[in-house]
Amino acid sequence: MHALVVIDVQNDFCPGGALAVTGGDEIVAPINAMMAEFDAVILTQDWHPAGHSSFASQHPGKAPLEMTEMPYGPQVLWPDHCVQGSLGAAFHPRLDTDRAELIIRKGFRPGIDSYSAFFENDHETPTGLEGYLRTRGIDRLTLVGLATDFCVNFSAVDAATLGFEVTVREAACRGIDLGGSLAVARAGMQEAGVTLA
Ligand code: VGL
Ligand code: ZN
Repeated sequence: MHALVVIDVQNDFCPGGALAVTGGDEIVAPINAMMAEFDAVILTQDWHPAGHSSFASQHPGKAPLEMTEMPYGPQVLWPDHCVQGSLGAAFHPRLDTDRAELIIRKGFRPGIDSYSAFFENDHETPTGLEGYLRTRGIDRLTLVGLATDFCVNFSAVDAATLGFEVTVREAACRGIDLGGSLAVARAGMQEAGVTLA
């Protein structure tokens, strides 16, 4: 069983959004077109409470894209984005969400960020996605979405480490590329056994 996992194709990551990824909206039509090829379609949704600890606005003296130290390790500070229930947190209006059999939300705990669809940024708090996939007999994953070097990357590496056969379709992803993070992410995904297609 082969699932398409669509990572964070939300307004705030598209042009005009709070944490816009260049060309983020260009992948919507290709992703819609891919959906029919898969046994299951799963969407993830970045879903932060207002005042989330990953927001620079919560760290006096810090600006977006600066680093901070959290109890679980280093953390990039982001502009306020994907606040629960906001328009920015909604899926891109042209994304075919009707095809999704599961929508998994992440980043909802105030004190911890969650890039990966599998584990929060402490690398141990599970989202529950692994259990869902295993109980449905899904063993192959193709990942697409935003952003290549953050949520797609962390999801792909965790999935491969958990033993899933993982492909990232780069043409249906867009990256943030913060200080060379895209090259680091590509190397890390390949190292983990992810196929970049
Ligand atoms: C993401 C930064 C903060 C992502 C989510 O979806 O890649 N990046 N929250
Ligand atoms: Zn986020």
